[in-house]
Amino acid sequence: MSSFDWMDALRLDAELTEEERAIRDTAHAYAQEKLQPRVLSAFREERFDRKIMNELGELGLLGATLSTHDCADVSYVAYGLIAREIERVDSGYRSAYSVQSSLVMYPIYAFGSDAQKDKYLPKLRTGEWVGCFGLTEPDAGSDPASMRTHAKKVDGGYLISGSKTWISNSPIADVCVVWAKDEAGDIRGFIIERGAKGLTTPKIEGKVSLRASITGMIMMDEVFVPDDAMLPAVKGLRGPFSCLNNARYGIAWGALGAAEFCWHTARDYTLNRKMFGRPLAATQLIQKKLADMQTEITLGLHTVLRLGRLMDAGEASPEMISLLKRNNCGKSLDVARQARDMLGGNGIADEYHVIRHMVNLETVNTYEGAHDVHALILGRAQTGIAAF
Ligand code: TGC
Ligand code: FAD
Repeated sequence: MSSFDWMDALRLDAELTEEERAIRDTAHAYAQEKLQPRVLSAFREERFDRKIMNELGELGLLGATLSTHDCADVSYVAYGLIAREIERVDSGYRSAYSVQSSLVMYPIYAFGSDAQKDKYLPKLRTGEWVGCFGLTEPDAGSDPASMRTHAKKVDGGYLISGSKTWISNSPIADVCVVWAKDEAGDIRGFIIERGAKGLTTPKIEGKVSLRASITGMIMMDEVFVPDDAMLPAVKGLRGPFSCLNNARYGIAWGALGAAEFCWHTARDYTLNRKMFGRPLAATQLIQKKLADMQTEITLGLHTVLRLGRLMDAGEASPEMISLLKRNNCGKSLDVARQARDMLGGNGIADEYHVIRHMVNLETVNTYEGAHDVHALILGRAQTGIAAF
């Protein structure tokens, strides 16, 4: 029999291509050297450092799966590995990466006109511009079909009115991809630029979770956009959901990065912490918890690798993504809660970072389709009955 690497129990590393390993290592080095040192104060002060977008851009990590406008054209597996490395530091930083890549650049790439691609993709790729994605509304969260934001046709364009809430990056966004109903009741995507009359993007204060990410609203009071601000190539919920497929897939990888951090921290801590005359890690209860963490994380990583390969082959379905977004977020949250407990009183101190991951994962388990909503998507797929 061969040797056992406790950190990579089923040899994920060996399943990656050389290019994927190199991208993973680049993202790991950046996250550890540049993001980790600033996360504690960012979280304490509820502040997102705008420069991070430029740094991600310089490394070619924004919109990295896209194959146009000098984007890196990497595999979906590489995209997931980047998410895992960034979220090993903080889910809020991974949010910034996901929103820009999957929720702003992707819809422009997939559904935009050539002029829209030429105008926006180069600036979004470098991080010169930041984008946000407005789907959720105060009265339309899990059920975006009930959105009220609407676009009224006028001479030369549209007047958009409505409000979006819980929007990552909206207070600092240069461009907002906003989903609104046209007069026929069809959901359409619009690109609205900062500075448009009637547009405001107030910050939401007082989050206890994802504090290193900036979140806000998008308030639109008869905001005029020209005809060519509409994404021409998509109509209906398929538009926003297509973007969500990619972002949810990245989250399924990313959440495991946060879980790995918590697991490794719990292992180190319990090896060093002596209670009742021996390390905590020498007790059966602690070892069982570590084994459970290792098992769930290992299983989770190999399933997202499989899903990534299917995405790269064009063979993935939304239900596969729901299955793993739901499982990996829920399991990562369990791992973080266990790790928090294993650190005792220190577990609630932000210097140990575990409680920050734990409260972040509460958001990750909710956004991009709440845990139970993904169960309902899977329930519908196997019974044929929509139980929403
Ligand atoms: P339903 O009848 O299921 O579908 C309506 C139309 O949409 C199509 N569709 C999809 N297309 C592509 N990919 C998918 N995953 C799709 N899911 C559905 C579907 O084929 C249909 O097309 P057509 O042509 O027949 O009209 O719609 P429903 O209203 O019954 O949907 C129910 C449900 C629960 C599945 C859906 O509403 C849902 O997923 N709700 C969750 C909402 C959500 O995920 N919101 C996320 C907001 S964005 C966000 O959280 C960003 S956080 C970013 C960060 O900081 O990282
Ligand atoms: P609700 O839909 O009200 O759900 C509340 C609870 O009810 C959940 O537990 C849910 O599972 C459950 N539930 C809902 N329907 C059913 C049902 N039929 N049966 C059983 N249970 C049900 N949105 C964007 O558009 N863009 C963003 O960039 C963005 N960023 C976010 C950042 C943060 C920090 C947060 C917290 C949210 C963000 N969101 C964003 C919004 C997010 O997608 C929504 O919060 C999420 O979709 C859930 O919607 P809701 O909050 O309205 O909860």
